[in-house]
Amino acid sequence: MNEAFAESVEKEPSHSGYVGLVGRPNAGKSTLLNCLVGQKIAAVSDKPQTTRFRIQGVITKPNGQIVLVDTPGVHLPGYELNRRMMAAVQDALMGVDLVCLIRDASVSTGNGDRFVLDLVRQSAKPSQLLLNKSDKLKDKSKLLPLIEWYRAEHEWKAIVPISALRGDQIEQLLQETLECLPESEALFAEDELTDQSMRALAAEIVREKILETTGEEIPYVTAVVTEQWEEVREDFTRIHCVIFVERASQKKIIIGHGAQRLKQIGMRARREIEKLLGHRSHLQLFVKVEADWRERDHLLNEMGIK
Ligand SMILES: Nc1nc2c(ncn2[C@@H]2O[C@H](COP(=O)(O)OP(=O)(O)OP(=O)(O)O)[C@@H](O)[C@H]2O)c(=O)[nH]1
Ligand SMILES: [Mg+2]
Repeated sequence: MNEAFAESVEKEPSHSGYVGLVGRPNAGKSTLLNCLVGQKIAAVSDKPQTTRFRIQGVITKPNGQIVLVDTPGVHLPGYELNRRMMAAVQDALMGVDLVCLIRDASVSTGNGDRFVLDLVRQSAKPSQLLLNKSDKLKDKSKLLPLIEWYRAEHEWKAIVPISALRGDQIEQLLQETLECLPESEALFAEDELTDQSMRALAAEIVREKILETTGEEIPYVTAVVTEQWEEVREDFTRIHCVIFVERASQKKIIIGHGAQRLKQIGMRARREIEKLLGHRSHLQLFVKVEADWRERDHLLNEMGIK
């Protein structure tokens, strides 16, 4: 590198700030968060309403830092759980420098999309539009009417087609995003990837494995809390998680015939937790019936859904 160029690179101002990710359920918000952070910090599933609270991920680049705030998918609240999820979206929108509306570009526009767009407008924050799942579109020109529609409705700092799953256009997205953030030094240390505790991450991993191994009826009625976390040795952690469901019949589904399903959930979750910890662990799962937990304040608080 010649000296003049090296100097100009050094002098490039650093941009840092908070970026809120909002969108309908299943748009790929958490997939994008994990992809950008480079580590699995948010549960992902093909079932809607996977994310239940705000999850922060830190992305550090030579020219700045993005603190990405993942939020629950926007939906009509039915229970106290869902009201809290939507309050988390509103809170996130208030506290960020830039809003990213993420949209599944492979599905047609519905009322939910208008509702999310209104939230972005009401936030009165600079905003970007991310058209995700572009890998699903064989004919990329299909994006054009969508881009036109969103452009007519709102002023965007940028419109970026991406694939969060494959990592397409991610570097371009990062640079577009950094340009929209205020001039500032990094807000967090480079190794501080998330605001989530290991206990919370472990509980979310278990919940993700439940969503992976069960059908449509279970996701909404399941919550997981890490009740015990014991660092037995430097290289061995003992973890107890409680899985809450609302009815005895749901408990039976999660446990499965001969406890096969619970074993499978435990095995898959333990493998992932160990990757995160970098050492062995013992994961014990308990299934507990708590009728109406989705309406009960103290249980929701305990679950970290505040
Ligand atoms: N083909 C394809 N699938 C994707 C892409 N991004 C996410 N998905 C899938 O879409 C589904 C939903 O992804 P999530 O990241 O959980 O979506 P979310 O927006 O966080 O959903 P909620 O938390 O429920 O609001 C998962 O099955 C992902 O694998 C993408 O770029 N391409
Ligand atoms: Mg999510």
